[in-house]
Amino acid sequence: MNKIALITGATSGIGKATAYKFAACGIDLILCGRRIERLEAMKKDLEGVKVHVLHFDVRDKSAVFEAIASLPFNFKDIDILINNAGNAHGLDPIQSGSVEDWDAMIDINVKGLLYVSKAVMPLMIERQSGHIINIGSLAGKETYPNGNVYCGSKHAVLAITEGMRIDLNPFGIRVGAVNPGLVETEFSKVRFKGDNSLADTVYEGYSALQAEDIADIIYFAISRPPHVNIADLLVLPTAQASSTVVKKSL
Ligand code: NDP
Ligand code: 8X3
Repeated sequence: MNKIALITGATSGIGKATAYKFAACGIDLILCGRRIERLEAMKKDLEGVKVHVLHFDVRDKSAVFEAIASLPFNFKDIDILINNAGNAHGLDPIQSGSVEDWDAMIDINVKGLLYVSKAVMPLMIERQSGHIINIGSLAGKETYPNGNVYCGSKHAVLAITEGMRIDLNPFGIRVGAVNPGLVETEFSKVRFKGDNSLADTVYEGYSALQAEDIADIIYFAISRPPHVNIADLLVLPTAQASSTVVKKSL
C-alpha cells in the first residue's frame, strides 16, 4: 500500500515540487492550498498515485479542522505531513513595518502550521507512527536587516519543531525541519506584493536553489529507514554563505 502525504502550500514553489517528487516515488497525496484551480489542475496532471484536494486558508482554524475531518476513509492514515505553507510579507524596518504584514506572517507561518499539525497529530498518535517535516528557513537561524517578523516566524517554526520532536517522541513519530536559503519560487513575488521586477532581482546574478532541489531533499528525509530521523537540515545555494553574504556576478 502506498504511503500518504499531506502537503500544505502545494499550489506553488517548494510544495508543488514536493508533490510531483512524491508522486514520482509512489506516495499518495493530499494537496492543500487556497488556489483551488491550481490544485485541481495538479490532480489531473499527477499520474500513478491517488490525489485528494483540500481547499482552505491555514489561518482559518475551523476551515483547517473541517477540511482534515472531511478526509475520505482511504486518505485518513496520513504517514507524512509537510508543513510548508508560508510566505514573507514585506521587507521593512521594524519601526515602519505594516501590522497587516506582521499578522499575515505570524498567522500563516506559525499559527497555520500549528492548526494543521493539531488536526493531523491525533491521526498519527492513534497509529503510533508518522513523519512531520516543517519547512523553516535560514531566516529561522539568522536575522537579517528588515527581516524582523519573517525571521521571528521562522525562528518560531524551529522552536516548535524541536518541541514537537520532544513531545511526540513517546509515539514513535519523527519530526524534523528543512531550512532552505534562497529558493527561486513565487516567494519574492508575494513578499513584494506582486512587484515582479523587484522580485526577480532577488535571484539575479547567481544560481539560486530551485524548488526541485528542496523537494529532492525533503524526499530524502522522509525516505530514510524507520530508525533514522533527520532532525534539522540547512540547505543553501552555493553562492549564499549567510542571509547577507551572497556572491553575485553582477
Ligand atoms: P511560494 O509563494 O511559491 O509558495 C507558498 C505556498 O504557501 C503556496 O502554495 C501558497 O498557496 C501557500 N500559502 C500561502 N499562504 C497561505 C494561506 N494563508 N493558506 C494556505 N496556504 C497558503 O513560496 P515557497 O515555495 O518558496 O515557500 C514555501 C515555504 O518555504 C514557506 O514556508 C517559505 O517561508 C519557505 N521558504 C522559502 C524560501 C525561499 O527562498 N523561497 C527559503 C526558505 C524557506 P495558496 O496561495 O494557493 O494558498
Ligand atoms: C526565505 C529566504 O533569505 O528571503 O526564507 O529569508 S530569505
